[in-house]
Amino acid sequence: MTPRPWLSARNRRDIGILVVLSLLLTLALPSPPASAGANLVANGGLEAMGGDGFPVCWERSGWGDSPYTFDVTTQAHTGTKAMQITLAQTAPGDRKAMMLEDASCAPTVTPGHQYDLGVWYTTTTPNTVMTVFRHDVAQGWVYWTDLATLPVTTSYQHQVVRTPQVPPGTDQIVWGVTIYGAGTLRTDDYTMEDVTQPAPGTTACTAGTACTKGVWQVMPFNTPVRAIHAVVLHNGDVLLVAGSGNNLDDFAAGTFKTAVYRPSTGTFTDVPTPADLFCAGHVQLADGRVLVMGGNKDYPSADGTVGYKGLPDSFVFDPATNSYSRVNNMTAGSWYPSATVLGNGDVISLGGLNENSSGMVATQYFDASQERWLGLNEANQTWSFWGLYPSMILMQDGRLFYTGSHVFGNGLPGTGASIYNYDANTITPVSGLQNKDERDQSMSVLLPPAQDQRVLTMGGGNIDTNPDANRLTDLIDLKQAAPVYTAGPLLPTGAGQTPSQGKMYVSAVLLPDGKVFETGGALHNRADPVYEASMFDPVTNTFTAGMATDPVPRGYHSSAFLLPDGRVMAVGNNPGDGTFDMRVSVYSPPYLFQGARPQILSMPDNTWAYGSANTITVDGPVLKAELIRPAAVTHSSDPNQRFVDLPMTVTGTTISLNLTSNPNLAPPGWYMLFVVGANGVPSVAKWVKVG
Ligand SMILES: [Cu+2]
Repeated sequence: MTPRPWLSARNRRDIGILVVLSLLLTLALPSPPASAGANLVANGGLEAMGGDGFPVCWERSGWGDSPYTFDVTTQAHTGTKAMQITLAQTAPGDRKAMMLEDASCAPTVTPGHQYDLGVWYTTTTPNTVMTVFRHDVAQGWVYWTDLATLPVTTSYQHQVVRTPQVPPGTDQIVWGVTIYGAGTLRTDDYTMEDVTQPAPGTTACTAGTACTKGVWQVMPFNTPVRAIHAVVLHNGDVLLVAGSGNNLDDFAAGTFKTAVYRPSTGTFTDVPTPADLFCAGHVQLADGRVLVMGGNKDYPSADGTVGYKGLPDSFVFDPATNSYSRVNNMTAGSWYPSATVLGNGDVISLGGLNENSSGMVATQYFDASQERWLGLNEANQTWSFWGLYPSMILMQDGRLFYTGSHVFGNGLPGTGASIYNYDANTITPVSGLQNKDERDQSMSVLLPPAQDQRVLTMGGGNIDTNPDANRLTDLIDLKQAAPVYTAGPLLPTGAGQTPSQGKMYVSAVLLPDGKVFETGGALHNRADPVYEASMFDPVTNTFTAGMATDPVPRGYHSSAFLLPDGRVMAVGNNPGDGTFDMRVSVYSPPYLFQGARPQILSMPDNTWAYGSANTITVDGPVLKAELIRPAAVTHSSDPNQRFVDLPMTVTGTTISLNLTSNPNLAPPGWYMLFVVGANGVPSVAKWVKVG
């Protein structure tokens, strides 16, 4: 690093002391230890002051209406200067002291490298977060990511956090600490070191096409039930729910089915099923039990004048006993309801068809502490029809984003996407979704990491007008004040497809390496399966086409989901002739062929509080760690699927993992903890209970 003219006397003195120290070490030891990397932060000690009364290479930044002050205080960690920000109220917005976004101040970085960012601080509010922007050679300065929160402390504490690998096309970054709650934040002595881990060995993958495409295996057994719903349980088992399974004879006979699949043994356990849970909604509660709501009250009339009718019944499935127990009914029947868990552990369910086969317009609110659905007058009501299986994704501020992904026919009137604020009882349209009336059985995912608040919506068709399903994708950044969708890259085409043909019945699975695996689907209503699979990279916003394809058709009533061992399981398919495919496919992604998997050797505590630092030990270099919420998926809909980045403080093979302080980013419940080593190779998951 070139010396800079504004280096203060104190900085120069420190460098002098370091020189003396290293001379002493050189004398005392046969060979000096490898020196720590250079501090890449300009004026990290904040001692050099600029003409504007703020440290050189730093600026006052942020937005919002809360009154605030920026000060330079003598209550420093070292030297005589530290930066201090006071926010008077907790209100929308934030303030942060940031490194200057200019070529001489912003630390220079190398794509693919990782950096340890360190800061000494005190704070009276836990509502703080380390925020990083990157300079993209094509786009200029853009937000990159949020890293660790800083726990409250009145005496100076040191926080060090490791960045993810720097994305391609990045040449510089800036960072600082954001305060977004009422309180005072003081920071000093910023450091940044390159800690890039060398890739262990250069053992080339010897698994042939599996090295780049992965490989599918069809299991030598079938599911004993029509696997329309799949929920990954925190004991590693998979709950498969059929109810009557779209089979009128079974419905007439009162034959309703559920099975629990154990991947480690390939065995199934039948579970008595108390009602027709065919096309119910489901979501994991904070304690790992599964809340199931609605289902099928009756099949359509023989003359077709009356459609499916929704059940108001609701149950809780307990993995400890493999049994359902009844809770109170919802305020209306719901066939094809959504289910989204909130930051407080409660659940909101919207949409579906009611007991009369018309649109269910109530907001169904499950109070988790009382373990009951609230009455109509106890919950806020907008009396809106949200369609069938509306994809409602929890945002970091507690609102719900309706992505426009839905099941059956056209999208909702208007723009076809919106933001629902339960507390304020408002619905705000979101524009930009392409062809909103051809997004029937598209799929939406909150992209990794959840902290970035970006959603990708893929594909879709329309069972009424039955066009060729499309290749459209749409991206949105929910961090914006008024987010709008923008067009994303087209889905790759499948074998034998023309350039205009895509897929509905999309399955999309968040993988532990931070990519999204997209698989399955069909071109038309319950017909013409599409054999295509691709990998979406949220860092580059591109699909890698040509991943290995599931040999089993996966259209209507199919699902794919991540197993705790890092593989992807796919089930179901219910074509127009009324048959159901009972085969099970399992996909091993390319990362399972790239060398030894990192191991989590110990984890003293598997219950993590919000804003906590949690220690694990591992057996080698780890590039990132995250929590992935286990699947609860049906009909291309799993709005609770999320990948929560865990900023790391690394000391050899001991790693401290920082859990966000915001429950809306990681709603309470059981998560799969993965660590990821070189080449994106993930560990097997350990289970962690959040909140
Ligand atoms: Cu269905």
